Amino acid sequence: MLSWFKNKFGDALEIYAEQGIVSLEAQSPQQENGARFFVRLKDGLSRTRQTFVRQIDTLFLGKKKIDAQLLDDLEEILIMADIGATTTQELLEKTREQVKRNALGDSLALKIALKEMILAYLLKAERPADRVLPAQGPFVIMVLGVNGVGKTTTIAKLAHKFTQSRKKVLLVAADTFRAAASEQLQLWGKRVGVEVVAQQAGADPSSVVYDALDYARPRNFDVVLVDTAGRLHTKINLMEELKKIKRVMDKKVPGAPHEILLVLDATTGQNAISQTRLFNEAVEVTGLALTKLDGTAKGGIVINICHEFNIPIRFIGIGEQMEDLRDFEPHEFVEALFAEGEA
Ligand SMILES: Nc1nc2c(ncn2[C@@H]2O[C@H](COP(=O)(O)OP(=O)(O)O)[C@@H](O)[C@H]2O)c(=O)[nH]1
Ligand SMILES: [Mg+2]
Repeated sequence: MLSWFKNKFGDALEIYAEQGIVSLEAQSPQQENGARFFVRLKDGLSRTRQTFVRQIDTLFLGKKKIDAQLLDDLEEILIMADIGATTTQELLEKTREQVKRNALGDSLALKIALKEMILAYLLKAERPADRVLPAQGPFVIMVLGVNGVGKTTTIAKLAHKFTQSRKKVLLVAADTFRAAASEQLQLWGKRVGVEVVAQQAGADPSSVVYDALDYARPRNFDVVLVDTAGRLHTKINLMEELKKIKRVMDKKVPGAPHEILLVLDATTGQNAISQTRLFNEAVEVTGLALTKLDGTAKGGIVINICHEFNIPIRFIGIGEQMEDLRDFEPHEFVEALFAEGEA
């Protein structure tokens, strides 16, 4: 299966082995990378695994078969894992059907069944990268999200990925609300070695974007990443501002933005759901980046989001380092979540 990044940017570094990604005989640096990442992903998901998958094992302590009490307990586990009420009910319903057919005998069978159902949800939300790089002009990615979710960091990590595959990247500081936001982006630009377009604090974000695209077009930038403001206390203004930025982009580069990437903080659990709804209503979100999956017990939110919105998760963040942002790969994610052994 081709990842979004690889589809669009054919010479990207990532090569994902599907199931056997943990193979000890990694043959290439890329595969070694993949194997290392899987271990990190597995580690990152350990708290989610504790509150979810490991709890399923305890359901069968002193029990021989699946009864009403066991299903009640399973319901609680699914809710606690931030899988969400609707998704939980659906999973329970499907589990009940399988129990009726005597298809589930023990904890292992139940886990395998849940794993398959969850994978199906994640795959359903996947969307192939059908949009190719524009024939002319840059590929414009508009990045949205509430303050603190990891927008700027994610942009830096993406810029790093793109430069690694020899794309010419421009960063645009359209979060003009806070002076620190633009400074932070400029700092990242220096670190990653890409140009940043910024104006003084308080400038109109749409005009920053307008000027930035003017700058980008004749200079053959491949990718333009636009950082936006995330102050939610002025919700209506923010949404209007985002709509306006989107219109300006389309005017300057027809078809842009080519991707509207919403960044969500996995540690906020259900809040991520309401944020997705809010932003998606204002501007049509085309992809998600889920940050801070490392160290949270709320990793089940990934399942919840895929089921609720059908918006593909493009990237997941599992740490603060450059290489800690990776393409989201449903098989890999489910394998890491259900990994047996320690933790
Ligand atoms: N542990 C962890 N921290 C992250 C991740 N992504 C971002 N962060 C941290 O989250 C904080 C806020 O990030 P920032 O990019 O400034 O958020 P913004 O306000 O949305 O632009 C920073 O300290 C980042 O280092 C991640 O995947 N894992
Ligand atoms: Mg920021």
